[in-house]
Amino acid sequence: MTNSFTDYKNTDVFLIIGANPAENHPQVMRHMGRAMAERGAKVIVVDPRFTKTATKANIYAPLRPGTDIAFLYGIMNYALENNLYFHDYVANYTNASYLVSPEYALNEGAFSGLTEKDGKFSYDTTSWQYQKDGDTIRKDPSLQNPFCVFQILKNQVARYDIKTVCSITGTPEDVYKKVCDLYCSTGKPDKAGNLIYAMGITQHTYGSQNVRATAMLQLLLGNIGIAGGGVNAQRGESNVQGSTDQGILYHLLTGYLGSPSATAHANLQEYIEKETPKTGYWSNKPKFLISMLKAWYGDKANKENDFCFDYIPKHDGKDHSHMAIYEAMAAGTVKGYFAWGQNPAVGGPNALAARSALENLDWMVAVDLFETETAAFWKRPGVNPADIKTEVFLLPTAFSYEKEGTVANSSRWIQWRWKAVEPPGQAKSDLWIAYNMFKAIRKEYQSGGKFTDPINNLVWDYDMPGHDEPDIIKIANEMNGYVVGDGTILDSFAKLKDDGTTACGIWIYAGYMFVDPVAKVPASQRRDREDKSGLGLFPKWTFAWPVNRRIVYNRNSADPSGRPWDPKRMLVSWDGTQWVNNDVPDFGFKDAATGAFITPDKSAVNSFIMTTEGQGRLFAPTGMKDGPLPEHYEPVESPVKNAMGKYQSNPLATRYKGDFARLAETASPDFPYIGTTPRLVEHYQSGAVTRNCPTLAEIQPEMFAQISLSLANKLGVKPGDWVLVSSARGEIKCRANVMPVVKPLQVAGKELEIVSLPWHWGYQGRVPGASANELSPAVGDPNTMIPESKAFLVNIRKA
Ligand SMILES: Nc1nc2c(c(=O)[nH]1)N[C@H]1C(S)=C(S)[C@@H](COP(=O)(O)OP(=O)(O)OC[C@H]3O[C@@H](n4cnc5c(=O)[nH]c(N)nc54)[C@H](O)[C@@H]3O)O[C@H]1N2
Ligand SMILES: Nc1nc2c(c(=O)[nH]1)N[C@H]1C(S)=C(S)[C@@H](COP(=O)(O)OP(=O)(O)OC[C@H]3O[C@@H](n4cnc5c(=O)[nH]c(N)nc54)[C@H](O)[C@@H]3O)O[C@H]1N2
Ligand SMILES: [Mo]
Repeated sequence: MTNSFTDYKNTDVFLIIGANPAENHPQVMRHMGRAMAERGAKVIVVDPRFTKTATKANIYAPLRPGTDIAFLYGIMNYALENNLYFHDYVANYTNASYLVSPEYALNEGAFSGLTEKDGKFSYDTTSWQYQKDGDTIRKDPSLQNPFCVFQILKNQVARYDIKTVCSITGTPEDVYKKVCDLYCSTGKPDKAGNLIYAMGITQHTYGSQNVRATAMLQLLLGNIGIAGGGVNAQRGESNVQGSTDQGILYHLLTGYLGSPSATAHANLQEYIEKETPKTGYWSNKPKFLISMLKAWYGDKANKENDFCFDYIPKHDGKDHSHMAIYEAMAAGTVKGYFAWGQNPAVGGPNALAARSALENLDWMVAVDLFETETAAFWKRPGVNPADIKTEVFLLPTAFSYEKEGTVANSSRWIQWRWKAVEPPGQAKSDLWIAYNMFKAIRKEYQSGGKFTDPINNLVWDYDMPGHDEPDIIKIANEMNGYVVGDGTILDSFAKLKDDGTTACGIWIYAGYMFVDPVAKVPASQRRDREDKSGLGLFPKWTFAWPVNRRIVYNRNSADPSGRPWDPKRMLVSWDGTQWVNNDVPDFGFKDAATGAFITPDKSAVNSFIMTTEGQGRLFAPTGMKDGPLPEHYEPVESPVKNAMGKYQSNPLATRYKGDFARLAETASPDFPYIGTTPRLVEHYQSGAVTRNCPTLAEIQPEMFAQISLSLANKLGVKPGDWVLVSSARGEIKCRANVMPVVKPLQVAGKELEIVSLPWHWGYQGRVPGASANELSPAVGDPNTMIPESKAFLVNIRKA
């Protein structure tokens, strides 16, 4: 999130699109409720289902799953046509005035540069680049030049007028117009609109472009970098923020440093030259990478050996995301597998194919609290264990209350948690398991092998004499960063160096273990409720990355001369001679060497310091694989034809082979309904924990398909009847739940019904049930490879 949960009380209008916090992030309702009660904030919920969150909304707008780009573009078009956008913000803080190559074009719904090779599409992005004079980008401050971003955007969204939008999304036109009016009311200096999204936005074959559309709308309305505003992703698993921060994804090192490539980066020099932008904050990248290498390889890492750059694995440029791993498993390429705190036999798409793929493994290790469906795949219903050769291990692990460590939440707050109780039986903390496993692996490597140096030279000295657990504080300090010479713990990543004199595991975390001089505990252990600004910033409550900043891009909360757009929401302010601030400034405001203040004109042109241009991107010349702008496509499985262009679905959507290739065709008569897979408050994810919890299992015991009254009538189904739901992948049996939570939508003259399938069940646990993912397709977004779990085709009949 750009902002924090405690900031929600400052919001004037909430636009909750593709998130259902009443079930999935209940604390949001408390902070949102404060804004409603104390300042009369208004709430818009955009969701195919009339959710529990929607019951609290001033406007509920239904839409067809997968049509958010049309929905958001329609609001942008409305703002531009009716002059409701925040002109001064757009003109000064975004790339609206930048000129784009005259070669750039949108052709029948695809962008210039689309090429096809062996049936696979990709983009040559040359025509998406800015026009330049030498190194200087050409601009037109009047925003009139036909090649400027502002005009390109206007043309792009002009095609999405209210009629067109509503015929795609199925939203009633009068409701849609109300949404446009209410949300565009935040395009004023003294109003804040807060855009909240989650999986309803991301789980699509154009999920990343959906997210881009949310950011573009917020830029147009001047809602980023201000109190009460922002683009706020409600994150998932309690520490999913922490795990992405810590480089768990296959294409990243820690702190979002891109992992080096086997072909492009032969040595450290090449990585630095090719991957370090000359401008923007990422120009500091070498300091972050070299400090990470020093943390990992200690004394062994020095200038002469490229700080052990050769030791870290290089990627081959191919997809190694979840679905690609399962495809490789099915093909017999992947032989061994750790399911460490995950349960893909229930949570992954096309689960029947995924479960069979597991049978190809030589060995599998499940590190979990319970014997999950994944751990038990070899004895699942319908298979003979004697036919499965995989050797399966189950390592019992401690639950969050049974171990110590930090968890990073959606607000980017890294909060220390203390152990409450001892784990039962043989269960050990994940840290203990990882720590001892590596020691055992190293022991094997000490007797020789291929390229043993990266293993043998890794810093792994966390023994705590007299204790079974490794020294977690030592590990936490290494992640925070320290001065190599004397071990001083750093308070900020601004102190990191690229000469080997500093070490830091994750640059964005620098400071979280720095001892607060007043509280006398590391920043992540602070719990002081002081909030002098009254804006809910709570600077002394734990630590927010980066550098304890609560609202990122906060330079944009003030005008170019440094005067807050809204004095009541002051985050940073130039008083004529100096900067005063409530939040940690997100821009160069003080000269590091002299301590002198830097005048506002310098930061006004660099208010989005993480981009190379220093400005917010309405148009993205780099960063996106599938277009510099979002464009409406249909889900890979859709009941209707794409009304906006020649390409039915995102030409770059990722697809997989073998059993993972099973898909229904557009408007398939066999699968006439839209399947979607939401969550329930009573269950967590694959249900491993909650279906093993007696009270929760009792409250929500059975898998069900939720359908409208009209569909139930048509099928002759009564509430509680058994139904069979099928897709191109499989068929499941569950109960019918007939509720006006889902209603048919009118789309291009056609009535479309939705079948809503919670995905929390599987064959293990106290209350087993059918898995929705037996039905979902293995297709993904080309930037993130997230599966399209929220919109696919199904059929349903009475059992
Ligand atoms: N109780 C509970 N809490 C949880 C979880 C849980 O399983 N149980 N899971 C956690 C995790 S890992 C995550 S990622 C988060 C997820 O949190 P959310 O994203 O809020 O959860 P979902 O219910 O998957 O999806 C949100 C909403 O998106 C809607 N939707 C579906 N398709 C579309 C679409 O195309 N457009 C729009 N606008 N909306 C659509 C669905 O109807 C649903 O109401 O929750 C976290 N919190
Ligand atoms: N159809 C459909 N599929 C989806 C989604 C959807 O909306 N629709 N959502 C997707 C999303 S957003 C997500 S995040 C994934 C989640 O997919 P998974 O991560 O595979 O699902 P979880 O049930 O969260 O699995 C977590 C496992 O970790 C175990 N566990 C809990 N605490 C600990 C611990 O401290 N240590 C260890 N080692 N294990 C622990 C639990 O018992 C559980 O088995 O599912 C995805 N799948
Ligand atoms: Mo998630």
